Amino acid sequence: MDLKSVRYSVENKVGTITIARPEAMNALNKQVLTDLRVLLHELDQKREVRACILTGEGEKAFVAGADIKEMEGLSPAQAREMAVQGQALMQKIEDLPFPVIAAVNGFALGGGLELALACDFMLASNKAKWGLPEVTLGLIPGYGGTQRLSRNLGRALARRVALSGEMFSAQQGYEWGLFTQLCEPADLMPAARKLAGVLATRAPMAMAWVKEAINHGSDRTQAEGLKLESDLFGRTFETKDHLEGIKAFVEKRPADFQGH
Ligand code: DAK
Repeated sequence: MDLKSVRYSVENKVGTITIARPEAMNALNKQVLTDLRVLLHELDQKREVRACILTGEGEKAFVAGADIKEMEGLSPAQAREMAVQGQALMQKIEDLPFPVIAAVNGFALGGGLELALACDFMLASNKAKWGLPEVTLGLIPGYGGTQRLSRNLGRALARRVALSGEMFSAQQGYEWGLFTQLCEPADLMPAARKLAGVLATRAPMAMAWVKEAINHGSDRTQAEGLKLESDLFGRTFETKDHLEGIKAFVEKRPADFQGH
């Protein structure tokens, strides 16, 4: 894989993706978006990881948004097309069959917050700042922010964030339930690795189906969501891992899941 603005490493079935444009606050330019597309496609195909961490390089930024300098001069049709492609990338992250942890180490603004919102968990440094400043640029969020923020926080708080364009503290994000954990900056990656380590011991297919049931079930009526849940529950009984999980419980030992 020839990645230019994104770094990737894997250890003990946990992948770490680092967006590496610290000179531009890790803003999402075309190169970063292309690298992410290539990498995510590969991760989805290879299935070598059971959990993944996504973070930004340096101490200042997770991702300070879409690259503002690349937006100049776009026609409405080009802007729409860019939004469609960006949304597809965020959807790809949300739909990955393994959990993704955003380790929000600094500014998570605009497209950067939208990227974190596509992940399954957001852990944040207590120095992080976040928001949707698009309205300060005459824009609206284009990578899923209006939809995922309102689903995560509810419409009232999503309006508060997206209409004001203000920057919010990590503490505020924690109190509103956006971040599940706050850490000292130096403790953020160890905390993300610890959580990823736990996830990597869980049954991979069961995790994929939990994601599917929550992400695709909660937008339907409760009856439809329950139908999806019971269908997926039934499928767990097709896996060898469910036999291993039950056997390990009876034998009072940790389960050794193989992912099938
Ligand atoms: N894009 C490009 N460059 C950026 C950037 C960004 N989003 N954010 C920072 N940089 C660059 C700065 O220009 C500066 O570059 P040089 O001047 O050194 O060449 C360098 O990173 C360091 O930034 P600062 O000097 O500004 O650093 P400070 O610590 O003073 O301030 C900051 C940090 C994060 C508060 C500040 O840089 C800032 O306000 N950045 C912009 C935040 C922002 O408004 N982000 C954009 C949100 S809107 C779309 C789809 C999606 C979107 C748009 C369109 N389409 C489908 C068309 C999404 C839009 C957004 O994400």
